[in-house]
Amino acid sequence: MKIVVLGGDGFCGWPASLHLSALGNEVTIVDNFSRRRIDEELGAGSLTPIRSNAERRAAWAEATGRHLDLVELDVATDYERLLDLLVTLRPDAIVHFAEQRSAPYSMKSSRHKRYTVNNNVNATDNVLCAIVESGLDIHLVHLGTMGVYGYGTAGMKIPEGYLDVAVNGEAGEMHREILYPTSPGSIYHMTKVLDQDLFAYYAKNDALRITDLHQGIIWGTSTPETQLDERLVNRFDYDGDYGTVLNRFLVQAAVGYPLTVHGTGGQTRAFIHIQDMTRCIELALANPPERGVRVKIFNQMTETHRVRDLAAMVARLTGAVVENVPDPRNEADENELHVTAEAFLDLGLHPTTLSQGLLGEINQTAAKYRDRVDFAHIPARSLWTKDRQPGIPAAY
Ligand code: USQ
Repeated sequence: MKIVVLGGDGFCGWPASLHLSALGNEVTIVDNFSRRRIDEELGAGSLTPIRSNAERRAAWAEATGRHLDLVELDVATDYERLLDLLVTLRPDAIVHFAEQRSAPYSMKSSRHKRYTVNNNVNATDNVLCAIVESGLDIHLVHLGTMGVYGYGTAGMKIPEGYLDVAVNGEAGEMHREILYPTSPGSIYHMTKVLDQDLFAYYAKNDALRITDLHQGIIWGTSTPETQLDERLVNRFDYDGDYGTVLNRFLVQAAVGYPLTVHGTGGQTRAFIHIQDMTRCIELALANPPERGVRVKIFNQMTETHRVRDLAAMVARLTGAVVENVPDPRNEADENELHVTAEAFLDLGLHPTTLSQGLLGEINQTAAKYRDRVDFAHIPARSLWTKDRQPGIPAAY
């Protein structure tokens, strides 16, 4: 297949691009390098020493003989060049990762809220509009989030996107299928809710073929492809804005920093290893919806865990100390989470479990690069409301 990967230089986009290229697809990365610029804005950086995109692509060609193309382009603002790229390249599919993906970053200030909404919603609308204007039958695969559902499951399993509801109509009880009611927990998560409505509209009005992947929290950093050469290393975020919870705990353990459990740590979340993410993208591309049907939604997660249980697991493996710090977010202290996620298993996904992969991540990444950790960037300082406190351990 000819595949365009929007946001192909980022944390998910880079390993996904390599995986799709390794499978023999013709891959063009589109990126405006906003994630690298945000590192500069925050004064933070990846734990792993990531290389320039040009070096990365040269290393990939050396290691595999395969070629990755790059087009530097801002999907959210440069509609004409995006359209031109589609018309010229005529891709079979687009994988859309080109959104600001951090919840804490999206909550830092009005500027960050507005940037996240403008960037994410315009990027998605531009891609959809450009597919329609190109007249091409391009399958769009979008990386969404489990966070569109919210984390209270009202005693039921969250379905894969759609809920069958019974309503009392004029002719008695009627059934309707609706998008599962949303309850986003940050401006970032809210942009993915807005994306969902754009997808539903374009699938209905223009018969676009769209797959939306409701992904859980990624853990891990390496895939078989990124491990082929050290210049292919993926980014690993541990800072208070971009670090995801389990990866943060792994780094905190490696440098002897207390594991920063927000509040009681009773938040239950969905997780998936980064390698399984790349495989899910492959499976989604191989199984597109028909034209003229609803958006295909997968729950892209393999396990659920409570934050305090993850901290206890990491502490057991490493001897780290766990500390309950103030929760800077406006979220439920405790929640249950039950999720239906059969579709990818039915298509052949074999999940990497925490029990298999955790020790490897600790040794191969967190411990290996611990000298690069900047302690000042560890605490989560972005506050959801003015009366919240940053998640800083007492001794720091
Ligand atoms: N948490 C801690 N201590 C920390 C960091 C986080 O207790 O040091 C807690 C948070 O308060 C939260 C939970 O861990 O309750 C998850 O936080 P996170 O930063 O790992 O995940 P989140 O902000 O939800 O966002 C991440 C990705 C996002 C993706 C989402 C999937 O950054 O792009 O969409 O996971 S999901 O959470 O399923 O919506």
